Amino acid sequence: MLTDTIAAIATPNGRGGIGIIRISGANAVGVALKLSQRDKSFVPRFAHFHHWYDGQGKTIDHGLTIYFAGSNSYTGEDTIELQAHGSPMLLKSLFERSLELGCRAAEPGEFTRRAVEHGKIDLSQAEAVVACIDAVTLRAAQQAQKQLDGAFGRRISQYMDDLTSVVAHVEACLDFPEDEVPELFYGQLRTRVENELIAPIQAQLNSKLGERLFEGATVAIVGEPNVGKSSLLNVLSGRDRAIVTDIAGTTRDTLEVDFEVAGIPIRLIDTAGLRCTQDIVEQEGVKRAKQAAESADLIIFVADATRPETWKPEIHFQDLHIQLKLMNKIDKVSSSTIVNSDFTPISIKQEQGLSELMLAMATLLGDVDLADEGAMVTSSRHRTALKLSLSHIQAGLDMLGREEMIDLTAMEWRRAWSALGEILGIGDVELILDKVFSEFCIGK
Ligand SMILES: Nc1nc2c(ncn2[C@@H]2O[C@H](COP(=O)(O)OP(=O)(O)O)[C@@H](O)[C@H]2O)c(=O)[nH]1
Ligand SMILES: [Mg+2]
Repeated sequence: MLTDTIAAIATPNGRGGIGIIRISGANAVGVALKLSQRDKSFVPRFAHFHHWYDGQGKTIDHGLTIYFAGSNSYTGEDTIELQAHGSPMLLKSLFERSLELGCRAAEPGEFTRRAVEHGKIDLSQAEAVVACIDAVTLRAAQQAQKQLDGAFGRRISQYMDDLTSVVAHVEACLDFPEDEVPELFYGQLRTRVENELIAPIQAQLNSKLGERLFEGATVAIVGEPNVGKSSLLNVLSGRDRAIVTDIAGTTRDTLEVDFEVAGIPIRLIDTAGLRCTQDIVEQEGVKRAKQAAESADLIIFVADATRPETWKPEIHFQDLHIQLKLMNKIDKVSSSTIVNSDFTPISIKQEQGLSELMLAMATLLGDVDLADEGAMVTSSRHRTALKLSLSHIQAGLDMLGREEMIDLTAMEWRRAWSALGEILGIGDVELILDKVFSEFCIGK
């Protein structure tokens, strides 16, 4: 743990109304006093109005100095925030002056790292800070807030406490003379591990929604020419991006639009119509359409209700699983044509069936009702750790009840505990900390 005093410009690079310099460490107050040529210490959480001076006593800027004392700060150590004018030049001068006065330039995420090291927040909360800043939809940001509040971390701590307790129970068995541990005891322990650990962890791992909210998903629209693929892209994204004509082969390249469904950031890809063609440009388009479908998280196949020859996705995609099939242009056919198919009926022209379509997309992308959204897994790092922990819990359970293996059960469950500890930053985690904080911005 480093204890020197660090400084950074915490606001983004660029001009703005206000720019903030953050200073944290044992000497933060000393630096701020010299900057403002003040001799009386600061009142914590009070906005002091000051001029700040350079080495020659000339004013650099003026603004507010706020002091957060010791453990009552974000970092858990003495912190000063200077609210200056949002001028990149003035902020740079103030920052450089703070370096002259003994500060070190902060590494990315170093303020938050100190918060973790001083026990103000756990590592999963620190990651939530970045997730919150990087979120591109409101729902994702709100999800990050829940993690920041500690809901996810509390759940993990609960598992760890449960593991400590079952390990203690298992170790108690070691003190019993052989063959004297009652069967009932193992039965109860087994039920407990299944209900309190395996089932809830499995439920958390089953939902992909948390990661989708932050990583987003790609959705490819495919189908024969002229079925309404480009019209669908336009209507879903609410933008007139793709050219729509009744001439087959209008879309020859893939086209991407970003929008969101149920708070999940979506990259929607319109593709060229799938057909055999002599046109070299169109052939390339068809190839790209297939590639887009292969790498998409969700494929929407569009068919034209008036042309049964367009209803067969299997002609183009033998190996790919098409999750969503739409029967478009139902405004042009009688309702008897529409029933009896596994297609969802829509009319883009008359805006029919579109809300059902959005709902189906959201469900397929993982938006299922979760009893406890705060427990949602939002990063692949957490998923890996939870999976590893689960496999150790299961391995321990498989050996439970066999006397000669009782200490191996305890060992597996201790490993499960350590895997969970990595999520919170507990244990031998220096490398994990380095990796996590390298993704931060400076000043945070
Ligand atoms: N009647 C009707 N026509 C539609 C509907 N959706 C699209 N179209 C028309 O079908 C034609 C082909 O549409 P387009 O989006 O270019 O199809 P793409 O080739 O699959 O991209 C255009 O003339 C559209 O106006 C619909 O729901 N009903
Ligand atoms: Mg098109």
